[in-house]
Amino acid sequence: MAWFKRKKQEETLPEKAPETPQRYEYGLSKSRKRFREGLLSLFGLGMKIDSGLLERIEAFLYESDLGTAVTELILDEIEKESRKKLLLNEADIRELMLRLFGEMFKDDELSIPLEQNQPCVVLVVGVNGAGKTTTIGKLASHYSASGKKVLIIAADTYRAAAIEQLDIWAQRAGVEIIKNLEAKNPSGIVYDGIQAGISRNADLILIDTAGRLHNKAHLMQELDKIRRVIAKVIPDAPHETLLVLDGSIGQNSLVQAREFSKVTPVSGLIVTKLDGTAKGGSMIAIRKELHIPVKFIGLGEKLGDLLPFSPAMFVNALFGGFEDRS
Ligand SMILES: Nc1nc2c(ncn2[C@@H]2O[C@H](COP(=O)(O)OP(=O)(O)O)[C@@H](O)[C@H]2O)c(=O)[nH]1
Ligand SMILES: [Mg+2]
Repeated sequence: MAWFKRKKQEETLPEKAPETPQRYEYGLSKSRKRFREGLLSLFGLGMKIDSGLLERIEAFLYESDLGTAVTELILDEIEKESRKKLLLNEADIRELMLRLFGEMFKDDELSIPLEQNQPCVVLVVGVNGAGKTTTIGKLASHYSASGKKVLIIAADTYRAAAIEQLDIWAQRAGVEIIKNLEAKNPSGIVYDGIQAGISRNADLILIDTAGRLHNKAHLMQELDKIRRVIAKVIPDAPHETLLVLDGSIGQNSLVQAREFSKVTPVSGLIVTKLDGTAKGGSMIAIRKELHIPVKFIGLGEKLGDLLPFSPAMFVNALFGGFEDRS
């Protein structure tokens, strides 16, 4: 009975909860639901830890997109725990996950180095449709609202529509954009854009690039060229290269992140579309394997739907306080 009551309440949450922890919970509600239901289905009041239970936990962790390394880590911990304790319940597992993941994320550098660099140059890369352009619009709005002068460079020169889309986002965010609908050479636009950013005293320059796959050699060379051109103007730039990943493809985004980081330096990740998926656990798999911090997460299509990543809020939204809040 209590279970049904909780479920009903969750469905009637307001569309936008005002506080950030609630935004996390609401935005991640599909993943949260998967974890909650998964854990509840594993346990009665308390279960003796035996090989049958461990196998079921293992299957549950895999199905939750946590990946092999994280699954093994959790199973090891459970085995350790079982030496101290005979019975285990879902709250114990949640405690354990909250602790393990909290430790995993704790030293991540989450901010973009805006204070140390003026302008701070951020290159945004990823495959087609991952959410690069949308994310740049949201980032521009986020930093502009906090008083920073933001300039966007439209370096996706393959499609005129891409430039128009970015233009709309720049208008929404109220920031300047450097674009050239005639240009075919992205590094030329980038060069002009960086010069413009310097002369206009921009605090932050965001560069939108065309979608590319890591195995398309000419596109990766083009990315190298963009990097060289940036460094010609500002030697230690780009200060940040953000790889945008579609969170709704789960473990496949781990494969993408792994391959991208082999061929171009990636300093941070942005995981989008976590609002529409139950595969939020894959972010933990990515973090564990790649040691690249997640800096922002996308929880919707609107301007305010990009949130700075908070490991504590993320982990809590997925595993925390099921009884108290939902
Ligand atoms: N639900 C949801 N949709 C998103 C999010 N981020 C991007 N999208 C959508 O994903 C689609 C592709 O985004 P776009 O920025 O054009 O991707 P790009 O090709 O990498 O530049 C668009 O329809 C966006 O509205 C997100 O966080 N949540
Ligand atoms: Mg785009």
